[in-house]
Amino acid sequence: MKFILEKKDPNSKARAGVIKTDHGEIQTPIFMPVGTAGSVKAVHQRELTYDVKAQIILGNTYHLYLRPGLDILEKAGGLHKFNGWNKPILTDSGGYQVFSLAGTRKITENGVIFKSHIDGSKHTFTPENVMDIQRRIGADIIMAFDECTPYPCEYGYARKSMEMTHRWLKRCIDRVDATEGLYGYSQTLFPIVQGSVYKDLRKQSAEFVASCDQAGNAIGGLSVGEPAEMMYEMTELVTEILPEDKPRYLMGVGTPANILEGIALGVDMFDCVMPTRNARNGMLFTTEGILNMRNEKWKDDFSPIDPGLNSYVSNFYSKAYLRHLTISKEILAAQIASIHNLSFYLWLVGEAREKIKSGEFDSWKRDMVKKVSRRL
Ligand code: PRF
Repeated sequence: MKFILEKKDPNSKARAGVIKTDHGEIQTPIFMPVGTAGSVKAVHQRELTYDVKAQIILGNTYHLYLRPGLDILEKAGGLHKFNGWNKPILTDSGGYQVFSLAGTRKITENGVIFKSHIDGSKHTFTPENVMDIQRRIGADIIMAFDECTPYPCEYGYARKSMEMTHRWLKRCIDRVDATEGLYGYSQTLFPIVQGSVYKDLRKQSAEFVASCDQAGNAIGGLSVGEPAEMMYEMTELVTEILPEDKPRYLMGVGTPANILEGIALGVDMFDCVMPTRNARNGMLFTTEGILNMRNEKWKDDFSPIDPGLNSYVSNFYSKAYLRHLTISKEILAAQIASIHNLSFYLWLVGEAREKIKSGEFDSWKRDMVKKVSRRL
């Protein structure tokens, strides 16, 4: 994997770049749709490519390991072959899902023992086996095994947890360095900064991660319920320390406004379930602001969902029709809303990239944050 930094915004820390992987290029800043179980919910691969214009999608180690399981994925020739997505894939390590999904779990220095949310069976994740699992899934970018601390989190716990995440990171690096991919393309490890909302811990973690000198770096443990200002403060502190010549990934973020602020702080990659999950609940993110499709006010509004967006579903279907589908719990409502929301997120980061390249990002962002946060 290679990262080429193309342009820096003169008035913020925003950057435009290109990540080159063996499954193609990713133009940054980028948003990565979440495909937890190997599918971006309600959106098929042709729509992802041609309507949404996704450049990379996410998969989850925790889910894919439990179902369909590694034997099937390996037999298929890896996740790309299995799901027909021939562009880059990033897998999260399970260091978050295990904490948020698994029922009973036990964290030890060795790793995490947990019970499957599907059938209650018992499993263990260690830094080593999580690297092996992500190699077998076949991700282009694999994430270090970490503990994502909750919010709020006491200082003592946050420090101990961060120190363990650092020890786990060393084990992840050793394992990745000692193994090879199964499918003939390269797989790149991204370490994850933790440290909760404590400045000294964040600084220490960012310095440790930077010293590991991997090809890209991630910021974890944020967007877990802390105030947005706190998330921005921690993000800024960390991006100041992480190397400039490597991509930075802010995990699990966020709203359109969060993403624009993150870009301004020097973040290059984002992922979040929000555009797809909220779509299934009738929430639409548009170039004019946020719409609740259940609202009575759309019942006879026959204007397109979002005429400001150059995307097929956003112009072909009306607000009134989508409201009807949503209220009637039609499957098509989830499909249209998911494709629209993802198209909007990819448009937003694409626009940000263009504005960075033309040197207008900072003032554009100020207006855009207001626009996209408005509730219509
Ligand atoms: N760690 C991992 N995945 C994550 C997070 C984290 O801290 C977050 C935090 N918002 C989202 N996804 N491994």
